[in-house]
Amino acid sequence: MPESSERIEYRTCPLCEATCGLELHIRDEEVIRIRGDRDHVMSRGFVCPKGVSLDQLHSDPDRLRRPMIKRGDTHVEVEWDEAYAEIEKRLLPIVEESGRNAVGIYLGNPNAHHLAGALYLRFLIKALGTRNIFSASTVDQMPRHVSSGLMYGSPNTMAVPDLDHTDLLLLLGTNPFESNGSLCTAPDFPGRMRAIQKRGGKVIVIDPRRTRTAKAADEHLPIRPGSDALFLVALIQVIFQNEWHDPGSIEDFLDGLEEVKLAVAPFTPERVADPCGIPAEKIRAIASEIAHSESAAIHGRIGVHTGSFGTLTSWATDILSIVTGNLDQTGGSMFPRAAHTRDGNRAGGRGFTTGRWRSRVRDLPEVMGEFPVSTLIDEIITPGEGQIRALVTVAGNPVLSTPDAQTLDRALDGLDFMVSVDIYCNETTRHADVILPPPSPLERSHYDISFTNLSVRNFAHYSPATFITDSPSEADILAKLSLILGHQGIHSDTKEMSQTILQGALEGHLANEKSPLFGQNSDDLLPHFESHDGPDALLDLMIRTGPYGDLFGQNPDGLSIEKLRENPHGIDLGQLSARVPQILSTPSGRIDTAPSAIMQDFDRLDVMLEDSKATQILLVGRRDIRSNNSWMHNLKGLSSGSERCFLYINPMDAENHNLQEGETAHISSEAGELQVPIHVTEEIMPGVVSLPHGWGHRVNGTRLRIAQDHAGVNSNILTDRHSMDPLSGNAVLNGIPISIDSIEPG
Ligand SMILES: Nc1nc2c(c(=O)[nH]1)N[C@H]1C(S)=C(S)[C@@H](COP(=O)(O)OP(=O)(O)OC[C@H]3O[C@@H](n4cnc5c(=O)[nH]c(N)nc54)[C@H](O)[C@@H]3O)O[C@H]1N2
Ligand SMILES: Nc1nc2c(c(=O)[nH]1)N[C@H]1C(S)=C(S)[C@@H](COP(=O)(O)OP(=O)(O)OC[C@H]3O[C@@H](n4cnc5c(=O)[nH]c(N)nc54)[C@H](O)[C@@H]3O)O[C@H]1N2
Ligand code: SF4
Ligand SMILES: [Mo]
Repeated sequence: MPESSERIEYRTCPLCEATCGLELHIRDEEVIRIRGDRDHVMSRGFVCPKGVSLDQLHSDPDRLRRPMIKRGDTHVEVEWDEAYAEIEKRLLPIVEESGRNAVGIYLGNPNAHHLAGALYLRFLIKALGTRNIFSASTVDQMPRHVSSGLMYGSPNTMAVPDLDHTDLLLLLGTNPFESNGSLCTAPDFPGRMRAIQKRGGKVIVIDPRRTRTAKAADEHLPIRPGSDALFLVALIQVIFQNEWHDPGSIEDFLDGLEEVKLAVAPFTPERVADPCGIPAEKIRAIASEIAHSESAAIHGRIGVHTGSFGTLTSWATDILSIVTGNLDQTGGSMFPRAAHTRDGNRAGGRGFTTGRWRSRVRDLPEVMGEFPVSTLIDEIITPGEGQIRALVTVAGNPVLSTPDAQTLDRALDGLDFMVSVDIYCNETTRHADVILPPPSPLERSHYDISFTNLSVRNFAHYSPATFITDSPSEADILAKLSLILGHQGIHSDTKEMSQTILQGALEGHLANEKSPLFGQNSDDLLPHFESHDGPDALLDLMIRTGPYGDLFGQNPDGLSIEKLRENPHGIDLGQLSARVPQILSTPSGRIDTAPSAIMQDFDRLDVMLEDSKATQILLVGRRDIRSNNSWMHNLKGLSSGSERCFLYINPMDAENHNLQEGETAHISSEAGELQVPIHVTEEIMPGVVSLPHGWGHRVNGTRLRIAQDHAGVNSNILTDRHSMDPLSGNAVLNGIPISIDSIEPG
């Protein structure tokens, strides 16, 4: 039992997509222990080494508590007003002289993991008024948005594998035993996978490396990097050829399936076998298994979305579900129904398009309002009207996470002004003239806007702030930046702005015939929000008018933040259920299985198939459980133990290059070169090497003392900003051709 001065608080871990429930033991306002919340409705006590290190992040002396201004080569701490004044003084003239596009913005991954990022960033983006918007989405999941947008009408309508009910799980390019899963919120993925096997089901993993996930699976097929599109298309071909296709209950909502059949017809298992490195008989056998399984869930992630056919591959996973009767079916791939996302048939709209405007230098199409981060460098270094002269980064570390990293690092040096909203002075933010640090994750409320829309079970969980701080919240910082850009001055009132935002959102409801609040009076409703600040008020509005909402009393048992507060272990909202056609927002109200952009990409696939005799070694990435992209390397608990930044290489390749375990290899690509120690292992298939990203901390001017001692190398020195999936603009981060040129004794 806890001592009397001790209290226990429950909150969601914000670090990865698994969104586990944590139990925090707090004594004298200090966290003394974190463990998994055994009563959490989704995670049932599951936790990983990162979640239990949140207290170390909170207390990390290197985490910034006060704003920093760069004076000469060093950053010095200043008061908030001074930092804001510097931004006003230096950023506004750039906008005035060179126009709005002269300021670029880069948004990093943690924005998806907190309320301010989900609900307040849009106001900063609007205030900037720039088209030079970039984010981590184009080094990540943009292909999935594009294929979903084209097929279902909205880029955020994504099908997730119904893990808890499937009989057959096919995983491609994902290693949830380390990553805890992605675009599939499933705390304790390993446990859920074992449960499939226990109930007599089967798991197949397609990955060039025999990962921990692959080892735990029933079958592992090593695949040549970049060839998953061929593999999936061949599976679909076999299914059509044998007339096994049967889309089931959604059949009446499908357009274009005949066209799909024609497009895949030339891609026989015999033709793709060599490029994939998977025998034709095996491809036929897997097609048969999927077609004849009671249910099957097909899920691809980073390894396939960050390849040059990311969008086509993402489309193919969904088509495979559709033709085998597994889309929108229990045990197949289903569409979640989150508590804050309003239901309603949005069909008849304009549908999803890309390329509404194009980037200045490389003429690349906009996708979801942003440009590929691979062209950020070009927009900074290429002179001319609209050149980026100033950059805002929010929760991002593109110097370690985006292609052609060395060039980006130099490009940031050439900016006239840079401001970063970030908790660390790291490889990227060291370039910033001003760094504005938001409080730690324990000092804010939390609800997962993004990931409850991707969850394998419907649920809702809200966490209040564990500790209260005087420091401005992240929402406050974003609001203040918006106000400064709107010429409201550094003393403008962010609370007033929040109130205006809430009122606007509420009035939107009252005037919208489809809203359950249509026709009500805002004076009656506003008092309901008095106990919430900023994003919490918006969230409450979303939840209360959402599919399970209390509708401000009309549905007394329904959800509100207050109700969620009363349930600190979360509220289970049931297993996933069929949602077609309600979730469709295509102009036709149907699923477009053969979007023209994808059909046209088949020409490129054919060329790739013909050309795929290259003999170069291909580089892929990996993750490990103690790491989180680039930014958890400064915590002792996660950094101690064995080093992790090695190049994995197959014994055959090591021998061919005269390399021995532990020696240092010199590797080079079109984009750059580096030296890295090797680990010789059968785990990785011949012809492929693996290096994790997010490392490379030995640079000057950062404040990451622990990370500096376990620096590793920056794998994105090797990735090429010119190599991308043309449909989504997503960078190619896997399957990079490299040369291993020489060795040096380790
Ligand atoms: N080669 C290769 N490159 C990759 C990948 C790969 O697999 N291989 N993966 C890609 C993927 S999937 C992703 S998502 C990207 C990630 O790319 P980024 O989002 O650019 O990088 P992160 O490493 O997530 O950096 C997060 C930043 O946010 C800061 N931060 C953390 N918490 C907060 C907070 O609460 N508020 C604020 N304001 N800042 C915070 C951290 O200090 C850090 O600077 O990397 C991509 N890059
Ligand atoms: N511990 C930890 N967890 C994380 C993160 C982290 O950095 N560390 N990052 C989070 C983020 S932002 C994301 S997006 C998710 C990503 O989560 P995952 O998608 O699971 O990402 P990875 O663990 O990198 O697994 C990618 C796998 O793809 C394989 N691969 C590479 N190329 C190919 C290919 O061409 N075909 C196939 N079939 N496989 C290929 C690699 O060998 C690797 O095993 O993880 C999240 N969770
Ligand atoms: S798996 Fe780990 S990092 Fe991810 S949410 Fe759970 S505890 Fe946090
Ligand atoms: Mo990611």
